[in-house]
Amino acid sequence: MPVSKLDPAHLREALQTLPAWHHADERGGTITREFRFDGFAQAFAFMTLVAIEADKRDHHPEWSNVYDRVTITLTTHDAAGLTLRDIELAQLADAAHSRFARVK
Ligand code: H2B
Repeated sequence: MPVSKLDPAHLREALQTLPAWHHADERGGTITREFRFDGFAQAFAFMTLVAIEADKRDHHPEWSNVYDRVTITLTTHDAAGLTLRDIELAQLADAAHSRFARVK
């Protein structure tokens, strides 16, 4: 099902629910957050959880992992910008992160 790019007013509203994410204008709009965990196993468990949910939604993160850090960038290629799918996946990642013990 195609989704449309969020207009500036709706995007602003949606971003208020994601204070830890950084918004950039590149590629029509992206959001990025770095997550930190209590070691590699926790970071990888988080990625597994997000991967399963992302695949169910057919909406996939651009991400990298270095030891206890996972950096996620979200955008909707099909819409050339940010859509509700990105907002929902970001909220899901925030909720998943809060389930794991963290250093900070
Ligand atoms: N993930 C993301 N982040 N953006 C997309 O536009 C996208 C995706 N499109 N996952 C999906 C897959 C599309 O390629 C398939 C054909 O539905």
